[in-house]
Amino acid sequence: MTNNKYILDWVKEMADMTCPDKIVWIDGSEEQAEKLRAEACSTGEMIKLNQELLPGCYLHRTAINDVARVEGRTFICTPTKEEAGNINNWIEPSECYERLKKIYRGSMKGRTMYVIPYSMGIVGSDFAKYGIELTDSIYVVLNMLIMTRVGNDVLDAIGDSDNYIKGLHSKAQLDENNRYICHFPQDNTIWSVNSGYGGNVLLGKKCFALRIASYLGRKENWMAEHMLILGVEFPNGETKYVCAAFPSACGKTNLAMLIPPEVYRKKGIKTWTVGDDIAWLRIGKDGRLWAMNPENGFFGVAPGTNEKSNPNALHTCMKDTIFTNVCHNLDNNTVWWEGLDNNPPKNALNWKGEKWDYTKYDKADKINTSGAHPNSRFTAKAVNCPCLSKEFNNPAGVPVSAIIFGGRRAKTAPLVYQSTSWQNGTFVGSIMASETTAAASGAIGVVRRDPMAMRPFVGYNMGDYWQHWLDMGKIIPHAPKIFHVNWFRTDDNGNFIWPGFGDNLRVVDWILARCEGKVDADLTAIGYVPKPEDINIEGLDGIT
Ligand code: OXD
Ligand code: MN
Repeated sequence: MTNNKYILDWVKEMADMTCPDKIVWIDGSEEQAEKLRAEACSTGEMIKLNQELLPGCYLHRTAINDVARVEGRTFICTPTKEEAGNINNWIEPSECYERLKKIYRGSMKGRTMYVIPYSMGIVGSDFAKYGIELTDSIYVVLNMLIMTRVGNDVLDAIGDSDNYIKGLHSKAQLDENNRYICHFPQDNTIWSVNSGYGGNVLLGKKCFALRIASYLGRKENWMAEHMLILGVEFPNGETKYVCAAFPSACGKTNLAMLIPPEVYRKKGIKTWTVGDDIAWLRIGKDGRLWAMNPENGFFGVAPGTNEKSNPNALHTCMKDTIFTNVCHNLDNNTVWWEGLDNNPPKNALNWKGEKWDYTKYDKADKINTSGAHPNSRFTAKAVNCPCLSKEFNNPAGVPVSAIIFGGRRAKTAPLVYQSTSWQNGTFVGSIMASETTAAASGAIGVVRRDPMAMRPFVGYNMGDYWQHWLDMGKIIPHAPKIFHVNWFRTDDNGNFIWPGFGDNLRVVDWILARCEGKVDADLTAIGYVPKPEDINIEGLDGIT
C-alpha cells in the first residue's frame, strides 16, 4: 500500500460517500487476480470458459442497456463552456460534482471498493502517467489488469506526490438515465457512474489516455491521439513506423496486426504491432515525433475477427482473455461471434444470455438477432500477440515516419492521398468523416464528421485542439508526413473496391516510399495522389 496522504485522504473521502462494505487494494499479483476471477465466477459476473480450448479465458455480459460508449452522457467539466467547446457536452464542475455526489452516495453499500493503482506507459519511465481507479466492479479490476500496468510499483512511482489521475467508478444501479462519464481536466479527476461497459468504465483508456491526456498534452507540448502504431520491417533490417487514426470499429486493430500479402512476405517484409488504439506522441531528442502506446492490452471488437481478417488478433485472444457480450457456445463452453466462421453454434446463448437460434439471424436487425453484440469485445494481453513489436516496452516508443488519417466512406474519399504540409495535413485530419459504427450508441452507418477520429475523445475545445496541432507542427523539427486513406469505398453494387486487410500494406508501402522521397506522385487539388503504377498490386487477384 502507500503512506501517500493525498491518496489515503481521497480514498477515504470517496469511501465515505459511496459507503462500500470493504476496501481492497489491488496489488497486481496473479494470486489476487485469481481470487477475484473465482469470486466473479461464483456470483455469475463471469463465466469460466473451456480451459483446454481457451486457457485463462472468461465471458462476461453487460446489462442490455449498456453495450457501448455513451457520447451523449459524456461530459467535459471545465470552468467555462468555451474551454470544453461546442462539440463536447459540458457541465460546470461544481454543479456536476453536486449532481453526481447524489448518485454516488451509498452506491457501494453491500459491495467492495477496489483501489486500482495503474500506469499508462512503463512504470517509472519519463513519459508514464499514473492513475488510481476506485471501482465496485470486479470486471473492471480484471480488465484494468489486462489493459494497463497495475500494482504496488505504481504507488511507489507516485511516491508522496498528488500527481495522479483520480478516477471514481460505480456501477450504481446501471441506470441509463443517470449514467454519467465526467471529466474534470483541471482537477485530474474522472467520475463515471451507472455503466459497466468498457469504454465508459476502464478509466485508463478513453477517459484518461485520450480525454485527460489530450488536455495535458496541450499544456505540456505533446499529443494524445486515437491512433494505432504499426512497424514495417524491411529486408535490410530497418523498421519504419506509422501511426493511423481511424474512428472506432474502423479497423485500427486489423491494420495494427496485419499480415503482409504473400509477395511482401517473400521479400522478407514483416509487420509489428506497437499499439492498436491510442498513441502518445512527443518530440524526441532527435527532433522526430515519437509514439508510445500507453496501454498494455487490446480491447478489440470481436465480430468480423477471423483467421483471414486478423489471425494475429484471433491468436492473441485464445488465452488470458475476457470476452464481453459474445455468443456462448454451450456444446463446448467456448465463444463465437458473427464473422468468426461459417459455423454458428447450434446450442448457444446470445449476448443477452438467451437461447439463440442462428437461423433467425437478420443482418438488418443485428442487435436482436445476432449471437454476439455488434460491439462485443475481447480484452486481451499485448504480450500474447504473436506480432508484438520488440519496442512495445520501450518507454520512449518509436519514431514516426507517417501519420495516416482515415474513415469509412463508401464514396468520395480516394484510396490514399498525401497532404502537402503539416498544416495542410492538420486540415485533412480536421475534415475527416466516417460512417458511424456500433462502438457508440446511436444510429449506425451515417456519415459524421470525426476530426482526427477524436470527436468523442478531445478533452477540451476542438478549435483549440486544431490550434495545438498547428502549434506542434511549428516545433517538431522533423515532422512526419501526413496522409489520408479510405479502405471502404464501394462500387455501385455496394461491393468494396479495395480488398483491405493485409493488402492495406500495399498502401502503407507507398506511404513509406513517399516519406523517403523514393517515389513520385501527382499533385492535385486535394494533395499528392499516387501514380497508378506506384501502388504495388503484384499478386492481387481481380485488380489489374
Ligand atoms: C474503443 C473505441 O473501444 O474507440 O477503442 O470505442
Ligand atoms: Mn478506440
